[in-house]
Amino acid sequence: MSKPIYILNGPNLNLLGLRQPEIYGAQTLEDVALALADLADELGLSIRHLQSNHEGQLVDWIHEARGAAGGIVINPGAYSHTSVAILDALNAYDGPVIEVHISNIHKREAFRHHSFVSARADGVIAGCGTEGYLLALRRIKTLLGGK
Ligand code: CA2
Repeated sequence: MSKPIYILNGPNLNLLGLRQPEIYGAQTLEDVALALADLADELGLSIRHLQSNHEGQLVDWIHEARGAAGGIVINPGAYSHTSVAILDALNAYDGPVIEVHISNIHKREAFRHHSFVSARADGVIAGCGTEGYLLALRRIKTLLGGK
């Protein structure tokens, strides 16, 4: 069995579907996790779906991913725009990394236009709603090829 793909979600994403549907859509994080699990089955992948509101916990999971994960899909939430610690952790991880933003961060406030994580990501998906997670998983599958 191949290594699981880690799906990492940062702060406040546990509120998905519960507030601000005009920005983040109606799906809950649980809905996203179920859709990802279905797609993973179809692609012959497995996933480990995680969410934390704490920067250090996300860093710890990225460390755990070294040697344990076949790839990482990450929506770092607001930490995208602030966290050198998450960037440094991802730089110590060797597999494919796709960064996801549900909203189009480039259409929003200027402080959301820069993401530290993008300097490491192999691809960035923004503004595709929660479908972005599914697109990211498909891209990981492509990048892994036969691995
Ligand atoms: O568009 C994205 O996915 C973001 O990463 C989401 C972050 C935001 O800080 C980034 O700039 C862009 C915020 C996640 C907050 O999620 C909520 C979901 C529902 C209700 C309230 C917050």
